[in-house]
Amino acid sequence: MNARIASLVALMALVTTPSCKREESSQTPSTMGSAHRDGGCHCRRDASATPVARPLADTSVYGLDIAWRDQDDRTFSLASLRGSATVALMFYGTCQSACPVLVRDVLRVEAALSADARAHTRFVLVTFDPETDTPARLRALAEEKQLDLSRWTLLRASPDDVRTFATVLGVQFSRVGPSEFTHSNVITLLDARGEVSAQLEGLQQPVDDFAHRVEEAAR
Ligand SMILES: [Cu+2]
Repeated sequence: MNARIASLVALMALVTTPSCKREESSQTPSTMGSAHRDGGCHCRRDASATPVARPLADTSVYGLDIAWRDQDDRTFSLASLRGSATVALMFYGTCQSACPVLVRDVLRVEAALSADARAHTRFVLVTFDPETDTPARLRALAEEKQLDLSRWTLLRASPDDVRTFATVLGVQFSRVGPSEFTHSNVITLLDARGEVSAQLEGLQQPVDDFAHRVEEAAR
């Protein structure tokens, strides 16, 4: 972990509202400290939203120096998403409970968008389990879920880098078995500059408010 990322992670540890200790069986919206809530949508409104040309803030995930690989084992830079709205979910492919529901929830968000917003939105799934979730498995998952790979990307990175990314998103996870994790159930909206602008917590939540925020971010 380089010095910039270390300082970023330290900063996020200070400013990120702790995510709930939500385990996979949970079915209800979480409370997230004093974060603003619109139904299930924890909208961290960014009053200082500015044009894309401005330098990236230290809280932008686009500044993270992470060697991502996609479902085709190609290198991938999150910074390539700059200028788009990005809906990000951390998950793992062998999860039998929450993750399949969360992926369906992201598909519901996608379906709720206008065609124009959908065209300006990217969907990113980041695995907690890069050892098990090989590119072939991620590719198979994309096919099984019928994810449109013109908009969706499934990503893996080193365990340390996955941990860094989770910290920036405020996602908690821990390994509880060889290929089993407990984790936060949270869908994150990154704005065009790669900063967290809204989060939807819980499973099978209403997606309208969150989708509205995506629409705004995709403009
Ligand atoms: Cu899961």
